[in-house]
Amino acid sequence: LQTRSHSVAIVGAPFSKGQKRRGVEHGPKAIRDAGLVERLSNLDYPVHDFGDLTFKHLEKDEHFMHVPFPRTVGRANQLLSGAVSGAVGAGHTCLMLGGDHSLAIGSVEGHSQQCPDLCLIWVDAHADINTPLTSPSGNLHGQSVSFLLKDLQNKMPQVPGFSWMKPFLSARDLVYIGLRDVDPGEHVILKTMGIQYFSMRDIDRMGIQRVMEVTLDHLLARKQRPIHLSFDIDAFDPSLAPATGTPVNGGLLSVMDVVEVNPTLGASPEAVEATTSLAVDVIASALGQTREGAHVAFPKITEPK
Ligand code: HAR
Ligand code: MN
Ligand code: MN
Ligand code: MN
Repeated sequence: LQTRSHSVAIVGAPFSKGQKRRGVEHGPKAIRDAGLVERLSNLDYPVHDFGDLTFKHLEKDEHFMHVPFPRTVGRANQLLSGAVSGAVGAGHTCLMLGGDHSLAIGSVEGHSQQCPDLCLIWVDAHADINTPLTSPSGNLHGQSVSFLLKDLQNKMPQVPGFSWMKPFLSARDLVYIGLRDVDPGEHVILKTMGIQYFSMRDIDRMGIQRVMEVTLDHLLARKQRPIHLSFDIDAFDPSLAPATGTPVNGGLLSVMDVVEVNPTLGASPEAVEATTSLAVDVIASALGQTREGAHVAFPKITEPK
């Protein structure tokens, strides 16, 4: 029987200014309403729900080039960074509920304050590695990774709102899983920096089990270290569902982001329900729920009197 060494802290980040559509700020509530806390409790985790952060929209926040809301996004991430750092520093596994994917900047940065040797698994249909200069849309949720990578800094302009952070991640500390919509500039960055990635085609070809083995080998073979799993719900394809069970079997999952759940975009209540319950499923899998059940809450077979 397993015993849990970690408690889970939930940090809600109702924020949507990393892109132009509203609605994704309702993600934390939607995921909670899908039964998140109960599922985690059933897995025998002590759960500390830190509630939702309160983000300010800054009034004076002109575009930087074609990037909207740079200071608002920068400030939100600074606040989130402190919350994630605090949760990890207190010994919890931290679950960050977004919000849009620009929040990974603050989440990974905060995690790195406590765990400078972390590695990053980015599960997403998109690489989110545009710089402000390569981005076709300007949206910061498509640029998060470029703010984190040390090796990309000579290609990065100074974006207002981000002077509080310094990039710290190396290209070899990052693996992508699930890519299927990569922009031309992003493709050049992935190739020239030698970043390990598995596209949807690679998953079809290799199988998700093998993809996870190679991923974990790439990141952990030299040394065991904490994993930051940044999970964009748009990665979802049923074949990916078991993908996140594996990292945690090693017990190393330190922070997980679940982002881009937008309950206002579902065609019907059922479509929203399907998405939010998938979000809860993937969280539970990442935290060790297996297809056979977790076998934690039932210590003894009942005997007849
Ligand atoms: N690559 C495109 C851009 O930079 C689209 C990025 C979009 N979206 C996300 N993030 N949902 O994963 O604008
Ligand atoms: Mn994303
Ligand atoms: Mn995406
Ligand atoms: Mn840790």
